[in-house]
Amino acid sequence: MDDEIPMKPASTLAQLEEDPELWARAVANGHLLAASRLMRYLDDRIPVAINVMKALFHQTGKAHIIGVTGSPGTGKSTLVDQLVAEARKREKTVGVVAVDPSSPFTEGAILGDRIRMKRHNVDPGVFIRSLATRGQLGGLSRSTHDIVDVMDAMGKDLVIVETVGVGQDEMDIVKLAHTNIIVQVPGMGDDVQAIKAGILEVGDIFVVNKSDLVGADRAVQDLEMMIHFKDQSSSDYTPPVIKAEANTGTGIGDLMDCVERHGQFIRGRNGAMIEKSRLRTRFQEILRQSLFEQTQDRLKKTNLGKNLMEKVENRLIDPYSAAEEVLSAKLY
Ligand SMILES: Nc1nc2c(ncn2[C@@H]2O[C@H](COP(=O)(O)OP(=O)(O)O)[C@@H](O)[C@H]2O)c(=O)[nH]1
Ligand SMILES: [Mg+2]
Repeated sequence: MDDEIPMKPASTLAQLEEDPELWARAVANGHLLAASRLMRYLDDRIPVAINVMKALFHQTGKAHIIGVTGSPGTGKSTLVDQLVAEARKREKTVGVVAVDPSSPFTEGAILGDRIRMKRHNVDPGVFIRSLATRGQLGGLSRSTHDIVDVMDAMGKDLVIVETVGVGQDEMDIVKLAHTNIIVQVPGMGDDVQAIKAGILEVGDIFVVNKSDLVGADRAVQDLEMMIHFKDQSSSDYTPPVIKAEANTGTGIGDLMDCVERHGQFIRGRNGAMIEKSRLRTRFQEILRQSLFEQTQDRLKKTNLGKNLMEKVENRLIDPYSAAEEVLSAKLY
Protein backbone atom coordinates (compact mmCIF):
# COMPACT_ATOMS: atom_id res chain seq x y z
CA MET A 1 0.00 0.00 0.00
CA ASP A 2 1.46 3.36 -0.95
CA ASP A 3 -0.05 5.13 2.04
CA GLU A 4 1.69 2.84 4.50
CA ILE A 5 3.86 4.86 6.88
CA PRO A 6 7.44 3.69 7.35
CA MET A 7 8.01 2.35 10.85
CA LYS A 8 11.07 4.29 11.92
CA PRO A 9 9.42 6.92 14.17
CA ALA A 10 12.09 9.64 14.00
CA SER A 11 12.36 9.85 10.24
CA THR A 12 8.63 9.36 9.89
CA LEU A 13 7.78 12.32 12.08
CA ALA A 14 10.27 14.57 10.31
CA GLN A 15 8.74 13.52 7.01
CA LEU A 16 5.24 14.25 8.26
CA GLU A 17 6.06 17.82 9.19
CA GLU A 18 6.83 18.55 5.58
CA ASP A 19 3.71 16.96 4.21
CA PRO A 20 0.36 17.72 5.89
CA GLU A 21 -1.47 15.32 3.55
CA LEU A 22 0.83 12.47 4.53
CA TRP A 23 0.47 13.44 8.18
CA ALA A 24 -3.32 13.41 7.89
CA ARG A 25 -3.23 9.98 6.28
CA ALA A 26 -0.99 8.67 9.06
CA VAL A 27 -3.51 9.93 11.66
CA ALA A 28 -6.41 8.39 9.76
CA ASN A 29 -4.49 5.12 9.69
CA GLY A 30 -4.29 5.22 13.47
CA HIS A 31 -0.59 6.08 13.73
CA LEU A 32 -0.33 6.99 17.43
CA LEU A 33 2.80 9.12 17.25
CA ALA A 34 1.40 11.09 14.35
CA ALA A 35 -1.82 11.69 16.27
CA SER A 36 -0.17 12.71 19.55
CA ARG A 37 2.21 15.04 17.82
CA LEU A 38 -0.66 16.64 15.95
CA MET A 39 -2.51 17.19 19.23
CA ARG A 40 0.54 18.73 20.81
CA TYR A 41 1.05 21.05 17.84
CA LEU A 42 -2.60 22.06 18.02
CA ASP A 43 -2.13 22.92 21.71
CA ASP A 44 0.97 24.94 20.91
CA ARG A 45 -0.69 26.63 17.94
CA ILE A 46 1.95 25.53 15.48
CA PRO A 47 0.66 26.57 12.04
CA VAL A 48 1.35 23.32 10.19
CA ALA A 49 -1.19 21.61 12.47
CA ILE A 50 -3.98 23.67 10.88
CA ASN A 51 -3.00 22.35 7.45
CA VAL A 52 -3.22 18.82 8.78
CA MET A 53 -6.69 19.60 10.19
CA LYS A 54 -7.76 20.83 6.77
CA ALA A 55 -6.59 17.60 5.19
CA LEU A 56 -8.27 15.56 7.93
CA PHE A 57 -11.68 17.16 7.62
CA HIS A 58 -13.06 14.58 5.23
CA GLN A 59 -12.12 11.78 7.60
CA THR A 60 -14.29 13.25 10.34
CA GLY A 61 -18.01 13.02 11.02
CA LYS A 62 -18.13 9.32 11.87
CA ALA A 63 -17.66 9.15 15.63
CA HIS A 64 -20.42 9.32 18.21
CA ILE A 65 -19.38 12.27 20.37
CA ILE A 66 -20.48 12.12 23.97
CA GLY A 67 -20.20 14.99 26.45
CA VAL A 68 -20.00 14.24 30.17
CA THR A 69 -20.71 17.41 32.12
CA GLY A 70 -21.15 18.13 35.82
CA SER A 71 -19.68 19.98 38.78
CA PRO A 72 -16.22 19.03 40.07
CA GLY A 73 -16.30 15.96 42.30
CA THR A 74 -19.54 14.50 40.97
CA GLY A 75 -17.57 11.52 39.68
CA LYS A 76 -17.28 12.30 35.98
CA SER A 77 -13.79 10.88 35.54
CA THR A 78 -14.71 7.72 37.41
CA LEU A 79 -17.81 7.40 35.25
CA VAL A 80 -15.88 7.98 32.03
CA ASP A 81 -13.39 5.33 33.07
CA GLN A 82 -16.26 2.85 33.51
CA LEU A 83 -17.87 3.90 30.24
CA VAL A 84 -14.60 3.21 28.46
CA ALA A 85 -14.47 -0.28 29.96
CA GLU A 86 -18.10 -0.89 28.97
CA ALA A 87 -17.54 0.38 25.43
CA ARG A 88 -14.54 -1.94 25.06
CA LYS A 89 -16.70 -4.88 26.23
CA ARG A 90 -19.05 -3.94 23.40
CA GLU A 91 -16.09 -3.94 21.03
CA LYS A 92 -16.09 -0.22 20.38
CA THR A 93 -12.95 1.89 20.20
CA VAL A 94 -12.87 5.03 22.33
CA GLY A 95 -11.20 8.41 22.51
CA VAL A 96 -11.34 10.41 25.74
CA VAL A 97 -10.73 14.14 26.14
CA ALA A 98 -10.64 15.48 29.71
CA VAL A 99 -11.12 19.23 30.12
CA ASP A 100 -11.15 20.93 33.49
CA PRO A 101 -10.32 24.60 33.18
CA SER A 102 -12.06 25.93 36.25
CA SER A 103 -10.33 23.83 38.87
CA PRO A 104 -7.40 25.46 40.61
CA PHE A 105 -6.08 21.91 40.93
CA THR A 106 -6.24 21.23 37.22
CA GLU A 107 -2.77 19.75 37.08
CA GLY A 108 -3.52 17.46 39.99
CA ALA A 109 -6.95 16.54 38.67
CA ILE A 110 -5.49 15.62 35.35
CA LEU A 111 -2.79 13.60 36.98
CA GLY A 112 -5.45 11.84 39.05
CA ASP A 113 -7.46 11.16 35.92
CA ARG A 114 -4.42 9.72 34.23
CA ILE A 115 -3.79 7.39 37.10
CA ARG A 116 -7.44 6.42 37.25
CA MET A 117 -7.54 5.71 33.56
CA LYS A 118 -4.16 4.04 33.50
CA ARG A 119 -5.68 0.61 33.07
CA HIS A 120 -6.80 1.72 29.59
CA ASN A 121 -3.40 3.06 28.59
CA VAL A 122 -2.14 -0.26 27.30
CA ASP A 123 -5.31 -0.85 25.29
CA PRO A 124 -4.77 0.17 21.64
CA GLY A 125 -8.53 0.68 21.29
CA VAL A 126 -8.42 3.61 23.72
CA PHE A 127 -6.80 7.03 23.29
CA ILE A 128 -6.83 9.42 26.25
CA ARG A 129 -5.89 13.07 26.17
CA SER A 130 -6.10 15.63 28.96
CA LEU A 131 -6.37 19.30 28.10
CA ALA A 132 -4.64 21.64 30.50
CA THR A 133 -5.96 25.05 29.64
CA ARG A 134 -3.66 27.77 30.71
CA GLY A 135 -5.57 30.99 30.17
CA GLN A 136 -6.53 30.29 26.57
CA LEU A 137 -9.04 33.09 26.28
CA GLY A 138 -11.99 31.72 24.38
CA GLY A 139 -9.87 29.05 22.78
CA LEU A 140 -10.75 26.14 25.00
CA SER A 141 -13.70 25.11 22.96
CA ARG A 142 -11.78 25.22 19.72
CA SER A 143 -8.83 23.17 20.98
CA THR A 144 -11.18 20.62 22.48
CA HIS A 145 -12.89 20.23 19.17
CA ASP A 146 -9.68 19.94 17.28
CA ILE A 147 -8.75 17.05 19.56
CA VAL A 148 -12.20 15.48 19.16
CA ASP A 149 -11.87 15.75 15.37
CA VAL A 150 -8.45 14.10 15.47
CA MET A 151 -9.86 11.17 17.47
CA ASP A 152 -12.82 10.98 15.10
CA ALA A 153 -10.46 10.89 12.12
CA MET A 154 -8.42 8.17 13.86
CA GLY A 155 -11.54 6.05 13.57
CA LYS A 156 -12.61 5.97 17.21
CA ASP A 157 -16.24 4.80 17.43
CA LEU A 158 -16.93 6.87 20.53
CA VAL A 159 -15.28 10.10 21.62
CA ILE A 160 -16.04 11.05 25.21
CA VAL A 161 -15.40 14.61 26.41
CA GLU A 162 -15.34 15.21 30.16
CA THR A 163 -15.94 18.83 31.06
CA VAL A 164 -17.10 21.02 33.92
CA GLY A 165 -20.41 22.61 33.07
CA VAL A 166 -20.02 26.20 34.10
CA GLY A 167 -18.71 28.76 31.64
CA GLN A 168 -19.52 29.73 28.09
CA ASP A 169 -16.72 27.60 26.72
CA GLU A 170 -18.21 24.52 28.31
CA MET A 171 -21.62 25.37 26.95
CA ASP A 172 -19.99 25.53 23.51
CA ILE A 173 -18.53 22.11 24.09
CA VAL A 174 -21.95 20.85 25.05
CA LYS A 175 -23.27 22.12 21.71
CA LEU A 176 -20.71 20.09 19.83
CA ALA A 177 -21.50 16.69 21.36
CA HIS A 178 -24.16 14.43 19.87
CA THR A 179 -25.16 13.05 23.25
CA ASN A 180 -24.82 15.04 26.45
CA ILE A 181 -24.68 13.22 29.75
CA ILE A 182 -25.28 15.48 32.76
CA VAL A 183 -23.90 14.13 36.02
CA GLN A 184 -25.49 15.03 39.35
CA VAL A 185 -25.10 13.70 42.87
CA PRO A 186 -27.70 13.38 45.64
CA GLY A 187 -28.28 16.33 47.91
CA MET A 188 -27.29 19.11 45.57
CA GLY A 189 -30.47 21.15 45.67
CA ASP A 190 -28.71 24.27 44.49
CA ASP A 191 -27.29 22.53 41.51
CA VAL A 192 -30.70 21.33 40.53
CA GLN A 193 -31.64 25.00 40.50
CA ALA A 194 -28.67 25.73 38.28
CA ILE A 195 -29.77 22.99 35.97
CA LYS A 196 -33.07 24.77 35.47
CA ALA A 197 -31.15 27.72 34.16
CA GLY A 198 -29.77 25.95 31.14
CA ILE A 199 -28.22 22.55 31.45
CA LEU A 200 -31.63 20.92 31.51
CA GLU A 201 -32.08 22.16 27.97
CA VAL A 202 -28.96 20.42 26.69
CA GLY A 203 -29.05 17.18 28.69
CA ASP A 204 -29.87 14.05 26.69
CA ILE A 205 -29.20 11.67 29.58
CA PHE A 206 -29.08 12.51 33.28
CA VAL A 207 -27.06 10.48 35.75
CA VAL A 208 -27.51 10.60 39.50
CA ASN A 209 -24.08 9.32 40.46
CA LYS A 210 -23.02 8.32 43.99
CA SER A 211 -26.43 6.76 44.39
CA ASP A 212 -24.97 4.93 47.40
CA LEU A 213 -25.40 8.26 49.21
CA VAL A 214 -28.60 9.39 50.93
CA GLY A 215 -31.15 11.15 48.74
CA ALA A 216 -30.52 9.42 45.42
CA ASP A 217 -34.15 8.51 44.82
CA ARG A 218 -35.22 12.02 45.66
CA ALA A 219 -32.67 13.44 43.19
CA VAL A 220 -33.97 11.11 40.47
CA GLN A 221 -37.56 12.17 41.17
CA ASP A 222 -36.64 15.87 41.09
CA LEU A 223 -34.91 15.49 37.77
CA GLU A 224 -37.69 13.41 36.26
CA MET A 225 -40.21 15.99 37.34
CA MET A 226 -38.24 18.83 35.81
CA ILE A 227 -37.81 16.93 32.56
CA HIS A 228 -41.52 16.16 32.55
CA PHE A 229 -42.49 19.80 32.95
CA LYS A 230 -40.09 21.01 30.32
CA ASP A 231 -41.89 21.69 27.07
CA GLN A 232 -41.44 18.60 24.94
CA SER A 233 -44.00 19.26 22.27
CA SER A 234 -41.28 19.50 19.63
CA SER A 235 -39.52 16.25 20.53
CA ASP A 236 -40.33 12.58 20.72
CA TYR A 237 -37.32 11.88 22.91
CA THR A 238 -37.51 12.05 26.69
CA PRO A 239 -34.14 12.19 28.48
CA PRO A 240 -33.79 9.24 30.85
CA VAL A 241 -32.50 9.59 34.41
CA ILE A 242 -30.11 6.83 35.49
CA LYS A 243 -28.89 5.95 38.96
CA ALA A 244 -25.23 5.00 39.04
CA GLU A 245 -22.33 4.23 41.32
CA ALA A 246 -19.33 4.97 39.18
CA ASN A 247 -16.81 3.61 41.66
CA THR A 248 -18.41 0.16 41.65
CA GLY A 249 -19.68 0.20 38.06
CA THR A 250 -23.34 -0.06 39.06
CA GLY A 251 -25.66 1.39 36.42
CA ILE A 252 -22.98 1.68 33.75
CA GLY A 253 -24.54 -0.94 31.47
CA ASP A 254 -27.85 0.95 31.66
CA LEU A 255 -26.08 4.18 30.91
CA MET A 256 -24.35 2.75 27.86
CA ASP A 257 -27.68 1.35 26.64
CA CYS A 258 -29.14 4.85 26.91
CA VAL A 259 -26.16 6.32 25.05
CA GLU A 260 -26.65 3.84 22.22
CA ARG A 261 -30.39 4.48 22.15
CA HIS A 262 -29.84 8.22 21.94
CA GLY A 263 -27.27 7.66 19.21
CA GLN A 264 -29.85 5.75 17.19
CA PHE A 265 -32.44 8.43 17.86
CA ILE A 266 -30.29 11.24 16.49
CA ARG A 267 -29.16 9.17 13.53
CA GLY A 268 -32.84 8.98 12.66
CA ARG A 269 -34.76 11.96 11.45
CA ASN A 270 -32.85 14.49 13.54
CA GLY A 271 -29.43 13.40 12.39
CA ALA A 272 -28.87 15.73 9.46
CA MET A 273 -30.08 18.72 11.42
CA ILE A 274 -27.83 18.03 14.40
CA GLU A 275 -24.84 17.51 12.15
CA LYS A 276 -25.47 20.81 10.35
CA SER A 277 -25.82 22.65 13.61
CA ARG A 278 -22.57 21.11 14.89
CA LEU A 279 -20.68 22.21 11.79
CA ARG A 280 -22.20 25.68 11.98
CA THR A 281 -21.02 26.03 15.58
CA ARG A 282 -17.58 24.76 14.64
CA PHE A 283 -17.25 27.28 11.81
CA GLN A 284 -18.44 30.16 13.98
CA GLU A 285 -16.07 29.28 16.77
CA ILE A 286 -13.07 29.01 14.47
CA LEU A 287 -13.99 32.35 12.92
CA ARG A 288 -14.46 33.98 16.32
CA GLN A 289 -11.14 32.63 17.55
CA SER A 290 -9.27 33.63 14.38
CA LEU A 291 -10.62 37.17 14.51
CA PHE A 292 -9.72 37.43 18.16
CA GLU A 293 -6.19 36.16 17.58
CA GLN A 294 -5.70 38.37 14.57
CA THR A 295 -6.77 41.42 16.55
CA GLN A 296 -4.52 40.51 19.48
CA ASP A 297 -1.70 40.09 17.02
CA ARG A 298 -2.29 43.49 15.47
CA LEU A 299 -2.44 45.13 18.87
CA LYS A 300 0.81 43.56 19.96
CA LYS A 301 2.62 44.83 16.89
CA THR A 302 1.84 48.47 17.67
CA ASN A 303 1.25 50.60 20.70
CA LEU A 304 -2.34 51.17 19.67
CA GLY A 305 -3.81 48.71 22.15
CA LYS A 306 -1.81 50.04 25.05
CA ASN A 307 -2.54 53.66 24.19
CA LEU A 308 -6.24 53.05 23.80
CA MET A 309 -6.36 51.08 27.02
CA GLU A 310 -4.82 54.02 28.88
CA LYS A 311 -7.28 56.40 27.29
CA VAL A 312 -10.20 54.22 28.31
CA GLU A 313 -8.83 53.89 31.85
CA ASN A 314 -8.60 57.66 32.11
CA ARG A 315 -12.02 58.19 30.56
CA LEU A 316 -10.53 60.06 27.61
CA ILE A 317 -12.44 57.83 25.23
CA ASP A 318 -15.45 55.55 25.61
CA PRO A 319 -14.85 51.79 25.22
CA TYR A 320 -17.08 51.48 22.13
CA SER A 321 -15.11 54.10 20.23
CA ALA A 322 -11.86 52.52 21.41
CA ALA A 323 -12.93 49.13 20.03
CA GLU A 324 -13.96 50.75 16.72
CA GLU A 325 -10.61 52.44 16.49
CA VAL A 326 -8.83 49.11 16.83
CA LEU A 327 -10.96 47.52 14.13
CA SER A 328 -10.56 50.39 11.67
CA ALA A 329 -6.85 51.05 12.23
CA LYS A 330 -4.63 50.39 9.26
CA LEU A 331 -1.79 48.56 10.87
CA TYR A 332 0.01 47.11 7.91
N1 LIG B 1 -19.48 7.31 47.21
C1 LIG B 1 -19.20 7.40 45.92
N2 LIG B 1 -18.08 8.03 45.52
C2 LIG B 1 -17.80 8.09 44.21
C3 LIG B 1 -18.65 7.52 43.23
N3 LIG B 1 -18.13 7.77 42.00
C4 LIG B 1 -17.00 8.48 42.21
N4 LIG B 1 -16.79 8.67 43.53
C5 LIG B 1 -15.67 9.39 44.16
O1 LIG B 1 -15.84 10.79 44.00
C6 LIG B 1 -14.58 11.45 43.93
C7 LIG B 1 -14.52 12.37 42.73
O2 LIG B 1 -14.54 11.59 41.55
P1 LIG B 1 -14.02 12.12 40.14
O3 LIG B 1 -14.32 11.05 39.17
O4 LIG B 1 -12.62 12.59 40.22
O5 LIG B 1 -14.97 13.37 39.94
P2 LIG B 1 -14.91 14.53 38.81
O6 LIG B 1 -14.26 15.72 39.43
O7 LIG B 1 -16.35 14.81 38.50
O8 LIG B 1 -14.17 13.98 37.64
C8 LIG B 1 -13.54 10.34 43.88
O9 LIG B 1 -13.01 10.21 45.17
C9 LIG B 1 -14.33 9.11 43.50
O10 LIG B 1 -13.77 7.92 43.99
C10 LIG B 1 -19.83 6.83 43.68
O11 LIG B 1 -20.63 6.31 42.91
N5 LIG B 1 -20.04 6.81 45.04
MG1 LIG C 1 -12.55 14.72 36.49
